[in-house]
Amino acid sequence: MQLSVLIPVYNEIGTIAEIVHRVRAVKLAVPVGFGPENGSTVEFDRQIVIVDDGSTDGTREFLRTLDGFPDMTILFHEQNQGKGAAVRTALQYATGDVMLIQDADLEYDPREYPALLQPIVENRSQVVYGSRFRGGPTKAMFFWHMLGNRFLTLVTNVLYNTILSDMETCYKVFTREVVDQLNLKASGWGFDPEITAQILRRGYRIYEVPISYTGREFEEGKKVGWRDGFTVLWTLIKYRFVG
Ligand SMILES: Nc1nc2c(ncn2[C@@H]2O[C@H](COP(=O)(O)OP(=O)(O)OP(=O)(O)O)[C@@H](O)[C@H]2O)c(=O)[nH]1
Ligand SMILES: [Mg+2]
Repeated sequence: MQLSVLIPVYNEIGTIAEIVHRVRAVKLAVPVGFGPENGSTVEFDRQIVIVDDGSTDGTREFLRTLDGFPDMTILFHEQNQGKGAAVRTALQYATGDVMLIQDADLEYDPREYPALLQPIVENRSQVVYGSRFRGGPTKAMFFWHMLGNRFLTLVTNVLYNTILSDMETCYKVFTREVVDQLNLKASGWGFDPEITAQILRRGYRIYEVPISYTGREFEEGKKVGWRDGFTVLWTLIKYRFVG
């Protein structure tokens, strides 16, 4: 099996080298403790697809030095278009049986990949989200961000009749079969609600796995703000009632 790790990146010169290193270092051997294959291990090859979203801080120049590694596909947007657009470009080049989204900051830990892949290899689900709110070790961050996250997840649960704890998580993992059914259009912060809404509307149940989370400070480059919440809210409502 192959895992495609999709990394959208915009102005992350402080972390891009380290995240690439961490993504390549993790061993992709997933123990199967379930079903007829119980006791075996599924090994994944990895493809890393990095999409630079028009960075201006030296990230692009760094990425060019990685060209030529056989496990890497590196793409460049001429202009900044937003995380959703970067992930959509990455999906076009992803060859894996399973896809996983990885932000280019260091908030999420690639050592979590085997746990995220396990429900898929055990055939318990086709879609797995890593949740920051299910008891994993997490750095205590901002109250208002937590409240915003909880609110947007609550709206998702009410509109789509589910019980997610973290709709906005970066760690979203899905099989090719699921991706092939989606019709993603969002460019910016509409990405997470759009993909979640489409997955739920197509009748898939999302499996949540607790993950660790080490949030970064605004001085370290944290960019998301309260205004982005409105885009998310609108996207959730739109997909519930149209399309
Ligand atoms: N902010 C932002 N990120 C982008 C864009 N295009 C790609 N990305 C990448 O998308 C990922 C998520 O962006 P982040 O800014 O970390 O978003 P977040 O984790 O929700 O919020 P903060 O870490 O709090 O800023 C990162 O890897 C970014 O480098 C863009 O136009 N804006
Ligand atoms: Mg981040």
